[in-house]
Amino acid sequence: MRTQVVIIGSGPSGLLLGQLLTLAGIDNLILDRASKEHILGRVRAGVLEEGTVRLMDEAHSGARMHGEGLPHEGFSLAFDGRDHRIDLSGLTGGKRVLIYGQTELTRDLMDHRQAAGALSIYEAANATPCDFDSHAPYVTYEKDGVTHRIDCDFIAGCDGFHGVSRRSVPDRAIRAFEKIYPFGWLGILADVPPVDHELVYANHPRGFALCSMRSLSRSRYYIQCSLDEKLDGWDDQRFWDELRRRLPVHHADRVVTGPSFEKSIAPLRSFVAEPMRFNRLFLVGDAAHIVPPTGAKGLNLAASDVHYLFEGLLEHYQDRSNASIDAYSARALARVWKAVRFSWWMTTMMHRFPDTSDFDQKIQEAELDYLTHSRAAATALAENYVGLPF
Ligand code: RFL
Ligand code: PHB
Repeated sequence: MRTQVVIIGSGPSGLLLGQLLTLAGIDNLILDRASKEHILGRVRAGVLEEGTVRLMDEAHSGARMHGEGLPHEGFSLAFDGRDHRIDLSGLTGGKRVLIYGQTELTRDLMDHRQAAGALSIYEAANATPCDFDSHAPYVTYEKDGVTHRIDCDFIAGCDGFHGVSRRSVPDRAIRAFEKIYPFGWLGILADVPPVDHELVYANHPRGFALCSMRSLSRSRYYIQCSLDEKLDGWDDQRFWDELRRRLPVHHADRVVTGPSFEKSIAPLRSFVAEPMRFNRLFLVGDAAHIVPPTGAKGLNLAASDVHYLFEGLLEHYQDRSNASIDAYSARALARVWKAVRFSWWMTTMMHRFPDTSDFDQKIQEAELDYLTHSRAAATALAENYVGLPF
């Protein structure tokens, strides 16, 4: 079999790239090792930047997102028992974010791909990018005990942090930068109304807490937990009690509890692989970089990578120019590192670190105080949160 672009991974980055390519008449095929149902069962991001929303529109997949997504013009930083609102729109000349779950965005892209008649192969085992340093790359995979080969012009590695694409690159050609944080996030989903109409990020002596949502009747809550914490130890009652302890009283009193239907623990990590292109193999999204979720940047970075790569592939096929493909890695990484910095900074400011000294604690308090009393500082936070321009 032959196609122009093989996309490994049917997460948001692979699906978004696939949809843009299909609409531009560039033949592509998506391979994923998981089943469609498994992918749609994952609960992840919830905050979309305007650039991500624009790309969904460009991919003709934004209708439901506009209908059901919740535009947010600010959020709250809670500490010392009080709320401090960050007026995102007021500080950025009217920009907003859209609350719309990654699961829904993924479902929309899958539906539009299917309607466009483009091919996705799920439960494809052992996908392997081959000969991507030559002019004739190909990908092999196994399905139902049979090995298949797809010849192509390019391979897009959209297969997440644990995928095969980054691992296929020889060690000497790639460099990794990593920071592991000494805690994780325990998150739940429950069909209860959110505590507030905007997100609340709370810094508390017992640890960080985040009140987010998926809709006006579905809440997503997270609390900072230690890395050796086990899900078994956290029944719903314990979670709700701990969440309430970490919020200012006026929020704690308004927490509506109910049975959770999803509960998971995610470790926090910053990771960047450089470069993001290896001749005819490109790394996109989580395959190339991971950020801690505090800044709500992971999915949005996957989208900006897709923007740069799509531009490059379009120029290659339409204008016979490789200028943008050649610039892909540098352009993507320039934006990635700024989001890595922002996510690290938000994480450092909002969490309690196990080894915090009195000095570190005072610095954190000064940072929060500065942020809530300086328009310049709040503007820097807001412009990063709504997303830097592509
Ligand atoms: P994905 O979504 O991981 O998709 C990769 C796909 O590749 C498949 N795959 C393979 N397929 C074939 N062969 C292999 N060898 C393969 N290995 C893997 C997988 O099955 C999968 O389908 O990567 P992608 O597309 O780059 O998307 C990245 C985002 O998923 C991620 O950055 C965000 O979810 C991060 N994130 C957030 N991002 C935001 O922008 N805003 C947020 O509010 C936000 N909140 C979050 C988050 C991530 C979280 N977790 C669980 C890490 C909150 C949490 C708790
Ligand atoms: C979420 O709703 O899952 C979410 C929101 C904001 C974040 C991280 C996760 O910073």
